[in-house]
Amino acid sequence: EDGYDLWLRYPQVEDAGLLDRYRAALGTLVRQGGGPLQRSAADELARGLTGLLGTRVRPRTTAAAKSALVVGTPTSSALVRELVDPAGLEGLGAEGYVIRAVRKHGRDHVVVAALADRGVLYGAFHLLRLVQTRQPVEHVDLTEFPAAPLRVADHWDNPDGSIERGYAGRSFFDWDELPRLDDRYTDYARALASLGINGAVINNVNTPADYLAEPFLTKLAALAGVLRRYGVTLYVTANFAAPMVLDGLATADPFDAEVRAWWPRKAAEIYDRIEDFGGFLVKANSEGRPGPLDYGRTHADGANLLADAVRPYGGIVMWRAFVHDTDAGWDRQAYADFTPLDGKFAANAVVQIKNGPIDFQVREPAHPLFGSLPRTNSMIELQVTQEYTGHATHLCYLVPQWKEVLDFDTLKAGEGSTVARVVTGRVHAYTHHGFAGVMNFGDDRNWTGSHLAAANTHGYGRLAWDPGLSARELADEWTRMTFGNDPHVVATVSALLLDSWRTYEDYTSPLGTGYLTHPPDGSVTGHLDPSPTTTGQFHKSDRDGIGYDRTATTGNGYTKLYAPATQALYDSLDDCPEELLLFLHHVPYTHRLDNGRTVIQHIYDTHFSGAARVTEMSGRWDGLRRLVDRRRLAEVHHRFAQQLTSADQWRDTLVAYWFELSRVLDEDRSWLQAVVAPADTALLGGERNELPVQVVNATGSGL
Ligand code: BDP
Repeated sequence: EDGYDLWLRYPQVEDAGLLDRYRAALGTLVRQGGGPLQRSAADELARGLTGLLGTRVRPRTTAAAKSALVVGTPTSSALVRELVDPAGLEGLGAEGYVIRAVRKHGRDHVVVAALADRGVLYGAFHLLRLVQTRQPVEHVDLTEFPAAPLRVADHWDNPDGSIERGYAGRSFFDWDELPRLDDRYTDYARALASLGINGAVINNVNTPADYLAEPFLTKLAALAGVLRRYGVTLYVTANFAAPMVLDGLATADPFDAEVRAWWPRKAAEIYDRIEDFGGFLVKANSEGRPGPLDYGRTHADGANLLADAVRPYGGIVMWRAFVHDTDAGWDRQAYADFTPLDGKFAANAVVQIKNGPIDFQVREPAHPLFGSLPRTNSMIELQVTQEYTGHATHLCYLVPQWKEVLDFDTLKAGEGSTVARVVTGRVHAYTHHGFAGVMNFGDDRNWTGSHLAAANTHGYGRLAWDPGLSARELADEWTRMTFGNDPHVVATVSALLLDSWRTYEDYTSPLGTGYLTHPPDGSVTGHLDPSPTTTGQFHKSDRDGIGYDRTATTGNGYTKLYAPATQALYDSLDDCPEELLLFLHHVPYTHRLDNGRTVIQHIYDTHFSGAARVTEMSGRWDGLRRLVDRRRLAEVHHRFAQQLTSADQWRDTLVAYWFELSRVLDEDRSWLQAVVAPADTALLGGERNELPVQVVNATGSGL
């Protein structure tokens, strides 16, 4: 196995009894009518069930005398009408479905029914998931619909094939070959649809204008055709200066008459080729990108310009709130720029807000904009690609992190106004809302560079469909679908996934120390390796203490952006959640934590215990020999070996760094000070030649 099939592997069910039952219930597939999406559903069922049941399953249009799996909508299928009361489908919308065991005329049927073809497609993937995870179907009765309408995959892919923050090879969007199509596009669309992802932005947020003109439009139209068959809408990131770049206009000012005529003309040109084009994503006035602020206008003015252009066609604009002029302003600028504009954005514009205020760090509080824009459509942006969480080298399952953010209660509209409820439109009357995930797919054979990183892709899509799913459920489900249902494999891999984020945090940046990675310098190590000396503006450590004081009382006032109760919690040194302590407070190294240990001792300890856990993790993985196929076993083993080296580097660099600054002894490891501070050896009494680790500094040279 090379990982190409991701979680859409369909090997035959091993248990003979269960296999018989599945064959009886699902061996005959009936579809009557329906459009291309239903055809995709039936194709996937045929492919999947043929593999899983080990017998050829082909869609047919009538039920023979026996029981059958019936899929379709009441409008297209008489059989569906007969088996499911259409009234029972009301409320499912265009994407929901039911899967139900129905006994009629002495025959047992399993029915996948929906009001629209897209629901049938999602239902088909769900049914396959039931079999892949070995759940009985004889009494199945479930109703599903997505929590939010926008469930989007954002690609940071460039026209030259490179990927910003991509760690799985190069882009699989082959602009030289397009509009010629490749099977990989179909498999990509299948993977998205299997998770319920219904939109894809195919280019980087830092984009040239090229995508909005020929020859790209023809290529995009071809791509959109493939995605459409799987219910995935194509979106494009627009460069705000496109009128200038593409057609030589003198300005991109949203109030300029020519500019106001240009965008509708452009929209017409695009919709002429792609009638179901989704609309634009925009990064404006951030990190040097052009935008409306260049002309003294606001983000709302800019968003509305593009929103007006796509409105006649039902398109939308996703406008990013990731804005910062200076390093110091990262935590507060988005709030300052966007809250005064609440209510000023067009009805078909939606503000896209990163999970936290900084930039996809291993630990951040929830972004204070959630719940602060009651009259502005909002969606959350999560980073599936592991930019700051170990690239494809480190195992870092991010679902627990995302769950924490989604479960965070903003309290801004009273108790229960959690981030999940805000972005699923349950708190405010949003017309567009949902999820964007910065993708980790590349052209590597296994899509994500590391087999285990695909768990994040899966987890993102499934959470966007249902944020109520638990990390444990998702880890379990992905493991079963990816590595099979052997209980030992499932328990081991799920546990590896579920512990990995905390482990990574422990050896990189415990207690919310924050941004410590090496700045991107064009090399693959950007944002991977430790570099505490270059990120002092984020962790604010000095000889007397550590942490960024963001309190309202003595700090920069960031905590004031939260509801009063949250502010009080965050401002209090005693009550502040410990994992955010150093994100919110500056404390002496000797500050005592709940466990009685000092902050600095905790930092020393977690760097060591975290790195040691990687060795254990690697060992647990190796214990799956003979239970996981050889190739994937070896490739994951290789990743763990790399992770181990990198984790040791993190431990050694950071421990050395904090010791150098604090000069506080490690209560448990006297040898350590001996090496990081040779001058202090007399004081420490350590033996320098007994060192088990080589301590290196941020640039990699020995201290
Ligand atoms: C940062 C990335 C940078 C992105 C930026 C963004 O380092 O490459 O362009 O976010 O989200 O995380 O716009």
